[in-house]
Amino acid sequence: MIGDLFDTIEEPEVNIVKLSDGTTILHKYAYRDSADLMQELSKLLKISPFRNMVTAGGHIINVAMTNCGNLGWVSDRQGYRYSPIDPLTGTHWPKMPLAYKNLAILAAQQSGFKDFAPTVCLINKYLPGSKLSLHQDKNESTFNAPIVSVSLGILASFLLGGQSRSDKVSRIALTHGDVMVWGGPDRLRYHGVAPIKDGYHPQTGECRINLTFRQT
Ligand code: MD3
Ligand code: FE
Repeated sequence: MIGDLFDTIEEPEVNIVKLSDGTTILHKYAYRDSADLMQELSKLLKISPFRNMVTAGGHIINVAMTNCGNLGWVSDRQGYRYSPIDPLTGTHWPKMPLAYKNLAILAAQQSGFKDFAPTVCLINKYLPGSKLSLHQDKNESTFNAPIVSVSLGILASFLLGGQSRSDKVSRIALTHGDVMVWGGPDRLRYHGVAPIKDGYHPQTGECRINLTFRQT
């Protein structure tokens, strides 16, 4: 029946592209699970809501953040670090949902990293105009483990530089359900997010959510 074709909700194909030795993009890898991931998000936000942290210099970070897992990434006038306690609530961060952990482990495996055991999931919320300046992630105790990043919601232009700040930066469009994995030689590459443009996604509304899984 031709009608059946129109009853089917199209799911985009997963497409795995190795960009370099240590960098893999898994287009639409989280698309199928995204409603689940968003439902888990709404549950954990009741425990540890999004908040805007401050930097050591006293600037308010324009990306709203929270965490789940054994440790969370926090920043305040003392600088940034990983902490088992949410400073907003004085208690532990919510447990990392199994759906989050499993997705991150599978994405790492697909990218050639066998024993990834994520302990931290930093959750970033970008509104239109939010950006993340070019930086390195070098606060983790092990640089052997990869980093897995899951994009949900509206489009982002991800900036991927090299090992030094002055290296050429390329732009990668990240949309709902895209996953990126960095490790090995690429673990210390500079990266950031260009200012987010207006948009709307039925699952997130007018924002972009990013889940970043780390082992530390
Ligand atoms: C590339 N967040 O919170 S992780 C961050 O879109 C951060 O919100 C990104 O960068 C975001 O620090 C997603 C992207 C990432 C992390 C580590 C990397 C990219 C990387 C290490 C090397 C190269
Ligand atoms: Fe980063």
